[in-house]
Amino acid sequence: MKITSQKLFDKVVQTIDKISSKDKIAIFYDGDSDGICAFTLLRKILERLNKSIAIVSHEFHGNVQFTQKHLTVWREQGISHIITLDLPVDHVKENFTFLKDFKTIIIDHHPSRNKPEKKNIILFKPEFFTDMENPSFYCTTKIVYDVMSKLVDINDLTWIALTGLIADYCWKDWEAFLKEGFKKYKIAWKDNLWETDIGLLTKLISGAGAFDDKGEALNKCIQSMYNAENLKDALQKLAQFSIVNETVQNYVDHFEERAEKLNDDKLLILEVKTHYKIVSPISTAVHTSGKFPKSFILVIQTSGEFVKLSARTPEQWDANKILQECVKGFEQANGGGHARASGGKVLKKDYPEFKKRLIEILR
Ligand SMILES: [Mn+2]
Repeated sequence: MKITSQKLFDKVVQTIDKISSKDKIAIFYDGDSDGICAFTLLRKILERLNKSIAIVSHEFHGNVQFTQKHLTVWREQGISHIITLDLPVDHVKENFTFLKDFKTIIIDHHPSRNKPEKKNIILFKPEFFTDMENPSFYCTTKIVYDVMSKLVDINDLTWIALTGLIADYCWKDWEAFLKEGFKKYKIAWKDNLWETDIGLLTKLISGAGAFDDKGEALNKCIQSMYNAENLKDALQKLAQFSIVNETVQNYVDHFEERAEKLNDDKLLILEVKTHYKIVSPISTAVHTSGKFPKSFILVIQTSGEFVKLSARTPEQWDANKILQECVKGFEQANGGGHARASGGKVLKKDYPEFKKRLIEILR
C-alpha cells in the first residue's frame, strides 16, 4: 500500500496536534469491533496528549443522521472538535450542515457518497489517500493507529490495532504488520486468524454487542477495553461475553443443513432465531470458514418490526451495491457497507420483495 496523498494524511495529524487544552472534543463511533477498537485507541492516546474529550457516543450504527438536538448539545457543551470513527457520516449530505461550525474529522473506510464543501470538515477515507485496490481493507482502527503514532509513542497499544484489523477481515493487505505483531506478543500464527487469541478478542467484543439489553453489556465491554492494560487482561475482562460465541458457533456448525439454498447454491439464506443479535458474527464466521467460496451468504433475523440483514460475498459480487439496490424505495430500510461485507434492515412486510429482488440480481 502506498500513501498517495501525504498532504491529506498530514492535515489530519496536524489538526489533532493543534487541539489545545481548552478545546473540547466530541467522539462518535460505531459500536462494532472495529469502531470500539478505534475509539479505545483514540481515547487512550488523546488522554496521553492531554486533550479533553467531552462527549462520546455510539448511538449510530450503519447510518448516521445528526439532528438539531445534537447541535444544541454540542453548543451547550462548548464542543470545538468532532471526530467520527467507522461511521459513513458522508452518506447523508445534511450531516455536513450540522458539522459546519466545528473542526471535524470523519475517519472511516466505507465507500464515500458525498464530499464536504467546507474546509473545516475533513473526510478522511483511505480511498482519498492510498492506492489500495480495496480501500475498505484499511480499517478505522488501523487508520487511527497510523495517524496517532505520528504524535506519540503508542507501541504498547499495537494489540488494539491488530484486533481492529482482524475484526474487519483486513488480513491480506496487512499481513506483514499482523505477522510482526503476532511475533511481538508471542501469539501463534494461524491462517484463519479468527482462531487466534486476537480473533477471540474480536469475537468477545461482537458478543458483548449481541445482548438485547439496551447496550448494557456493550458499555461494560467498552469500559473493559479501555481499562485493559494489555491483550491478556482484555481477554480476561471480556471472557464474561463468551456465551454468545457458543450460540454463534452452533449456527455456524449447522449452517449447511439449516440454510435455504437458492439459485443453484449461489444464494444461501439462514434465518437465525435467538434473543442475541448475531447476524453479523454468523455471516462473518460462515464466510471466513471458506466452505462456501461461491455463494452469496445472507443471514437474517427478525427483531421487532424489522428483519435484520447481514451479507458476505465472494469476489464476483459487490454486497454494498447489491443491498443498496435491493432496499431501494422501502420505508425505514437501509442496506450497504463494504463490497465483501454489508448489512442492513427492512420492515418485515418488505422482506419478501427484498428477497425476490436479491434472487433476481443473483441469477
Ligand atoms: Mn470498520
